[in-house]
Amino acid sequence: MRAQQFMGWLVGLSMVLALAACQAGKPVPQQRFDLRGKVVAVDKSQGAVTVAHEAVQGYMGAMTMSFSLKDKWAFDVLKPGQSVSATLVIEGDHSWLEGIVVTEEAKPEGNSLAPPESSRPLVGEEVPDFPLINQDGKRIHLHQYHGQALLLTFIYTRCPLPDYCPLMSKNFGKILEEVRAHPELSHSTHLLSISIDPEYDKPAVLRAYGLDCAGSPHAFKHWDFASGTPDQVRAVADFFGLKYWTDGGQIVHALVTALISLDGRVVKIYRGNEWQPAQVVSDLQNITVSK
Ligand SMILES: [Cu+2]
Repeated sequence: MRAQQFMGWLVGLSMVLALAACQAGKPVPQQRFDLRGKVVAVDKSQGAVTVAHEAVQGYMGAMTMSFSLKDKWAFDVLKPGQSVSATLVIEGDHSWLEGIVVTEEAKPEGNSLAPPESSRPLVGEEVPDFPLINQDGKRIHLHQYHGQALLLTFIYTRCPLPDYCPLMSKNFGKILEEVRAHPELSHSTHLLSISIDPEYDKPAVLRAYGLDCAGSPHAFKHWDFASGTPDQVRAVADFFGLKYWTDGGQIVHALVTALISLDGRVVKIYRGNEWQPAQVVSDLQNITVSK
């Protein structure tokens, strides 16, 4: 009986995750979960707090990740090392913490696990010819996109929070629609989503994920989903200043999206998840039309 309930719960969870993957869809009902963990970093300017949390019953395993926080007063109170409890709210594309309570103050030696902020890469810097493997199992390399504007981002298909990787893929889907609607863009733009989970995100997994995000195999002409060996992926991520690591079977990561010029140089880096597809489309128009 317990096993059956557990299986039912697993199926339910995987449906929730599948729905969260890419589809815009209808308004999704709010889900609320109890969350407990330790504060790793507090970023008042981004309205975010990074928490190393225990497993969230009914939603995801233990991991360290950054959450939006609704209670603005809390930014003056929260410090790394504190133990906290809160409610994790999931609603459509958004997730946030509410009702955060400090349950234990930081120990004096409280060490920081936060990813150090990166200043890489520099605008104007030439992007190396990194090799990767795409959703068809074909070798690709970044210089093959010379002559096109290249927009790349980092994702992993199992990312559980709707405003992280799923939002990046949804934004790329919107950008692709715009690109296809404008012939001058569609000839000179390519999208690339690189998985930071190469052990799991093999070509077949990326292909299925890509079909879900992009809607049809035709989309792969303009949008590749790639991975590679762990070292290959790490090299690309290092160049773009993206830090990530595995913690409790999950991947802790930031978000970095990069626009690369027709001659293969960094034009702009969009950090975090606040950027809008329309802004990127306008940046794409600027660099492709002016050439
Ligand atoms: Cu993610």
